Amino acid sequence: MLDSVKNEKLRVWVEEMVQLCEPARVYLCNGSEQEYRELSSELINSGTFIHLNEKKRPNSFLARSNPSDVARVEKKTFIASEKKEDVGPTNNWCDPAEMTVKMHTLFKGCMKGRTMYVIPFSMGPLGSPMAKIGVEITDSAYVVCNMRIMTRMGQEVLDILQEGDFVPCMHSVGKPLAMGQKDDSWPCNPENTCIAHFPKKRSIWSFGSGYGGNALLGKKCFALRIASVMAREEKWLAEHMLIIGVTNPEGKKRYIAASFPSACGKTNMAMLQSPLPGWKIECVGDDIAWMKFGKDGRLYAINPEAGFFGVAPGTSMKSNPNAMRTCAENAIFTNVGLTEEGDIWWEGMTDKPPARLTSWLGEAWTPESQKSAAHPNSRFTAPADQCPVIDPAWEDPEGVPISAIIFGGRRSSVVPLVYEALGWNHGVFVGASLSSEMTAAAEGVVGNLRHDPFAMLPFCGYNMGDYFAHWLAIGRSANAEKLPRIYSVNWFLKSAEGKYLWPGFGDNMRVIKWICEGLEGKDNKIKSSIGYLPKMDSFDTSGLNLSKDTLKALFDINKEGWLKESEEMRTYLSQFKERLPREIIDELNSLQNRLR
Ligand code: SAT
Ligand code: MN
Repeated sequence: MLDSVKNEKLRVWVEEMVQLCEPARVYLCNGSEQEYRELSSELINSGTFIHLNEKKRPNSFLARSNPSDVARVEKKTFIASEKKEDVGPTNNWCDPAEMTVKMHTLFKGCMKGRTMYVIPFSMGPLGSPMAKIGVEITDSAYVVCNMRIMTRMGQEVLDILQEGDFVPCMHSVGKPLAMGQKDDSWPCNPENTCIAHFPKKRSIWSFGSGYGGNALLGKKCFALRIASVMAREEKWLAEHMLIIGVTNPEGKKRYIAASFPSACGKTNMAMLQSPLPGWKIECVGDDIAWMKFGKDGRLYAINPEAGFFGVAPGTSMKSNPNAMRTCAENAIFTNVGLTEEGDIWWEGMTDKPPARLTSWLGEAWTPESQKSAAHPNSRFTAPADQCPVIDPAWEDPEGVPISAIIFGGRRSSVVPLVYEALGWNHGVFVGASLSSEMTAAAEGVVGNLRHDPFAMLPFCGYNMGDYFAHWLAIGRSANAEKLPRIYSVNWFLKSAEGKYLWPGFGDNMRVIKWICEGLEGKDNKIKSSIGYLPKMDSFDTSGLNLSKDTLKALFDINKEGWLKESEEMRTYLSQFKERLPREIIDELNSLQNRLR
């Protein structure tokens, strides 16, 4: 089977891993439709996949995970750099030699009784100068099926790889099977879950979990943690950002990248349907952007992924019709409810829940049930090219030119609806200051406020202080006129009574409109202590029926709140010690001076 593999490094590595993991068989994935069909039937037979009603949801499947394997586990995610200082205070560090021993112990014989799948994949359009190749070895057919949607994978990638380099991504669910032992429908090993990244070797080892970013190693592990290290060395940016194309009524198109923590509505914004006549949004990507300077000195972005791994709950024909259409067929659903008709349902999908269904736990469920039908971090996996508003340039090998970068968090107070940074360095400070109320995308207490610089806290593969310095260096290396402008947004402000002040979803178009009009040179902003705010007569609230008080609250600068927060920010930043660039403290001091 491996005879067809020309790449020496790949052959040697796979052989070594076969020795280590002792699988019953090895299978090299070609990425074909037939292969997908065969693997999904196997998954149906083993009870991992439930085949959904072909008439309602063609070629689609439901998987229910083990209830203790439902999200990324940040506590068990490590960066194995030589020196602890190089991963910084916001990452879990481990010694590379010790972690190698630990992983070899965990992986020893871990694929007994299972198939070892070898998945060659490309992050980025095949053959794009910005694309990078990885190979994931896994013992999970569920992972193979998801990787086929999320990445370009199979034979074509091997053809491109030839003798070139790739990122080895080693994955196992960590549940060897004894002779004749019946398999679980979701094999995993939560007690021993461990995800380690080796930035120097540029390799990834993940054991024990089959879920999302723990197991689909092209995504957060490669395209963010390892790629951020590559990007720093090669002077580009690997970011947790969506990418959209925005066309104004005159037909002028701009591309915008936006960074939000997991489960803060990136997929909704990426597929937004404009309620404003003449304005149109198209989607290049919903989660990750790789950005590099083009020959013209502008920053160009590609989406390294080929599919969406979107949060299901809350997605509806009202909140995100394009996402609903994207997962209308050829999709995999994980941890959502199953209706009596053999279709899927989750909280928020319809106003009226079905009278009866089977919950993500496999239990009978009615609207009166105490537990939710879908897990809060349940997901749909769907091909990007099924998105009705996919951008015509989404697979452009050169990427799309970025005019603006947005940072957003989930904040019920303090941070206004939108403001523009005063310049690149201030924008880097704004990104560094990002904090957000926690969601179910990672383990932790939902709702707790946490700092999440650049929405990269769980995804930066090196010291966050050095990461800030890298962003500053990118700014210095460019022609300031050609750099994207930087903005902060917050869709989640609440009144004292706890009601959302801003309608959000499609109406976020109004904020994007204001940004785009400014980029076209419209005199639509005024300088404030925190940055440029919209001039009120240039911010479109037509038809929204917002009260004067609400509008005021959306753009209010609570000086005390800001001063308190900036002081807290100083404490937060102090943990980066000598790795914290001087410019960041300068920006913090300037902000405080402007506020006082
Ligand atoms: O599980 S993933 O890391 O892929 C999703 C997310 O947290 O953004
Ligand atoms: Mn994400």
